[in-house]
Amino acid sequence: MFKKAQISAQTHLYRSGEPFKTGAVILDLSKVNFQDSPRIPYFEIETNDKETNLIYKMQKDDVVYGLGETLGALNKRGKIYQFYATDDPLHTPDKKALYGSHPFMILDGEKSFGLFIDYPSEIIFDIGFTHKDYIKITIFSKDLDIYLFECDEKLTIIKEYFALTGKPYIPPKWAFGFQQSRWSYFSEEEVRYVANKYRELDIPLDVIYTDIDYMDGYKVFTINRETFPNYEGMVKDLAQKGIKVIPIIDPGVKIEEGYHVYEEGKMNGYFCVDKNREDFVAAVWPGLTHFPDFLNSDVRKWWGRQYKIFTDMGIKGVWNDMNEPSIFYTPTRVQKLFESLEKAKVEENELGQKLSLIQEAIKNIPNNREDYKSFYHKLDDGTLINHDLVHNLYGLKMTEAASEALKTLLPNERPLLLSRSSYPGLHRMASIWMGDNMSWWEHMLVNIRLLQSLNMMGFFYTGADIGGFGGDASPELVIRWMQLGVFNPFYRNHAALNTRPQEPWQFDEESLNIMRDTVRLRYALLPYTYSEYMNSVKESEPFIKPLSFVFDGKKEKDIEDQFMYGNSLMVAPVHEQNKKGRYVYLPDVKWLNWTATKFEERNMTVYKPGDYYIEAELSQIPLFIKENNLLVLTEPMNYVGEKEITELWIVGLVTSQAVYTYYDDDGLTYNFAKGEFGHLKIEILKESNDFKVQVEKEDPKNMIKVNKIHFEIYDESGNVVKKDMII
Ligand code: MIG
Repeated sequence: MFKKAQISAQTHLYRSGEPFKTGAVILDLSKVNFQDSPRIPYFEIETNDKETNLIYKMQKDDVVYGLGETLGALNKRGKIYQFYATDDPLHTPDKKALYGSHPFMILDGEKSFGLFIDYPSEIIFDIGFTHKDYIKITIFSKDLDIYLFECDEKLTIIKEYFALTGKPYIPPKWAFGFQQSRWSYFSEEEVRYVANKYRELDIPLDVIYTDIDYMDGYKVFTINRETFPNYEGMVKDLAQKGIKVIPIIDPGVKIEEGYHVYEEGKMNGYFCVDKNREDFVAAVWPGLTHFPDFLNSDVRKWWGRQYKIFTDMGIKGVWNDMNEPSIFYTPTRVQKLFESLEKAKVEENELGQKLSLIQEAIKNIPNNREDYKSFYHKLDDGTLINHDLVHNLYGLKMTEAASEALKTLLPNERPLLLSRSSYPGLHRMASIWMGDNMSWWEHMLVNIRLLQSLNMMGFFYTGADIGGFGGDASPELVIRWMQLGVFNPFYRNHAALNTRPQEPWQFDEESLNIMRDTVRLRYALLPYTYSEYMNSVKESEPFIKPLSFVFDGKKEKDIEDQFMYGNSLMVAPVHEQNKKGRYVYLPDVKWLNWTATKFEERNMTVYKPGDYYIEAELSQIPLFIKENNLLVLTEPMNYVGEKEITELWIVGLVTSQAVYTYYDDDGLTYNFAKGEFGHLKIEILKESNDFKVQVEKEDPKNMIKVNKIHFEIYDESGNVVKKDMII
């Protein structure tokens, strides 16, 4: 039943039936040679008409990584995960599914391998839940592609996965600045107020979002002219201050005569259809809507052109939401519910029981599987396919429409493109944020784990809603989360409707001051962050890594709330209430403890490997620089690009030799792919009470403006030698 083909030295494809072409894989598979293969290495296979099961017996110490956007521990053992994209705004630990579908896992044990199942509808991964020693993967189909990566090294497995599905998305450099959002800033005035407040208070800011209320009646690609009379003027004025405006876009098109998007879509047959080939109806924000059929390339082109209203205003990015697609209700389902209620004659003694039936029925109204089964896509070749069979691709295809269009609308510019729902392949063109978390301490830990598991899927540029989306946040929570946010490549404070405002100034003076220093620290790290990000994409290696991906020890496998941010810096965020510090494990080498408050305060202490309790006042973030690795800082600015980076501070603990390859480019275009980037190769050699520096510049296109470097190099006894160098 399986056919096998060799993809690379370490990767094989096992194909069953006739899989749907999802677009996840970038290689041309039309020429590969298939041979019959009754089995798949490692797994026992069980099939029947409806499903394929893969079973694997784990060893006691095997660790399972991957699965991207899922809850629970970083080591995925002990839980069931379901891939069927869903809009669930309550991320409690029992939840099996979230917005994205990422069926790629790594088994790390005596036998290590990676597995990617390219199948766009429901898959269940039971990783040692039903039986603690067994993995059972259920794919509800016989038409699927399985890629097996047979490599010993986790990082090699990931490299192979990127070779197959493509390299991660590279945002513009300003997207590494700080970003503010709220559902909603209700008017132009409010958006301008928030932007000005940032500048007045000297808190750096690069981006501000407009959530759904900028639209006229939630009609996509329209603007409410009562509340945003001069949206384009606002975009221009804020651009003068170095602040970009990014609008949200939802897929559902309001059914309203005369509304151009509706009329065009209807006329051309661009919407998904029901079984009678009528345009399918579902309710979302605007009320009743039709869903654009993003699986069709004409529809993608048409949809993509709509983004022009934004790019014409000077907008440089978009935020695609609700593309699971989320359904509040369908008229059919609600109708059925009311019919059954009308028929129900209830005896007095059954009232309670009936009430709970109704409550249950209401709970099942949104995002109902039966609704997903009741509409169809028209593929390019004219065939109809039931949505349920390709459900997990909707967000990917919507984002592909945006990404392709932006290539033309913003020629040679890197857009900031976000999507809520995703499937492998989306990581090449855009990224995702972590959806509707809550202002709970527990969700900081979720944020920390997702950073690591999403990086394994190529979603390097990701982050959670800082401060938490739903619920009210305390000042302490927002401060601690803003600190963790410094190490979320996508660093955005966002909160839901009717929740306590959580911009940095919404609390007391002390909280404000701490948050200012925190955001400034992010900007001080900019040269390091950007350089490490670009180097990781080049190397096909996660930008954020678990300790166990860098160090071999046993303990490292158990530590999930410390992570490597780039190759030099380990972050150990404080993520619990009222804590004035935390336990930190320092693996293998010596570390320079920079429990940072401010960029300006760089008194560091040398630590040997081991377990420590690290004190961290409310204003402090436990940060550690790895021995013989370097951190590159610059003076914070108000927004990325406000000033050229002319001075760098290079900090590290050097006991023998440290080499850092500093990278920079224009930060805006794709010219780096044509060689328009520069490197500074910085080498530090330890000498008895001193150190020797060598800096080599390779920068044919003059991308690097640095002319002065301040070195602050520590030795193992904690003495620091400072030197400046003009280059
Ligand atoms: O049903 O646009 O995840 O970030 O603020 C909620 C309003 C719809 C969900 C997104 C969230 C956004 C909100 N949206």
